[in-house]
Amino acid sequence: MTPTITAFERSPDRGRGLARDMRVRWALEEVGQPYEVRLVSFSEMKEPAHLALHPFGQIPTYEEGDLALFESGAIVFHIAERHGGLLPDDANARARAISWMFAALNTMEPPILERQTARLLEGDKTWYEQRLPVVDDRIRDRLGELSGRLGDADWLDGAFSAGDLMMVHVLLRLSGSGILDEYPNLSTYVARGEARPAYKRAFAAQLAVFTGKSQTG
Ligand code: GTB
Repeated sequence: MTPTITAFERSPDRGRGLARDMRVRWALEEVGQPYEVRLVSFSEMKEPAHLALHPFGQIPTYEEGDLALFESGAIVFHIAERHGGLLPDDANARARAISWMFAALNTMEPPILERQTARLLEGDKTWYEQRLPVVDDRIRDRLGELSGRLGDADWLDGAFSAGDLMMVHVLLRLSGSGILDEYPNLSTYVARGEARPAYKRAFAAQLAVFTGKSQTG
């Protein structure tokens, strides 16, 4: 059965692939699972039909038969469990890859999100210029630790996994900040993720929504 995901009808990132449908699209492309996309406007996201799928009125969602999921992490995990290619077969390696998924979402993403929230909601406050370096240093703490662990490896734990997919997508939200450039091995790691054919297909598909060349919706 072909799953259907939801994505922004008009993404605020103007097709830069930073919205969280991108990680779901990427996972589906990695495992070779075709999918359909239903585009939703900001107002539609808050209407009962969408709230029945997503209690917080957000994207992405995932529907497959009578299964409906929300939360990008849960969706990518579901895809990785149902298809080969995103989680190792070995039980311990699999558990470690899942740890990296959680680390991306629970340890790396919060300070990165804090930076964006501060810029968006507090950028006009008198204390913003003092706060930003504090937030950035919290990000640097995590990036330094991640950089140390990655070292000169291609991926976080052996072969590419759903853990890398999540981590790369989370780190991409630092694009344009210059912070990632301070960690050359992490910059290369992110570029390695972006170079994957599945990433490129997913990126092109979400960009096509923005440019109006999408076949779905
Ligand atoms: N924890 C949830 C998950 O991982 O799925 C978070 C989902 C979420 O934040 N969804 C956002 C949303 O629907 C879109 S991705 N927002 C609408 C709302 O809450 O009303 C977040 C996002 C938005 C914009 C950019 N951007 O412009 O760069 C990047 C990421």
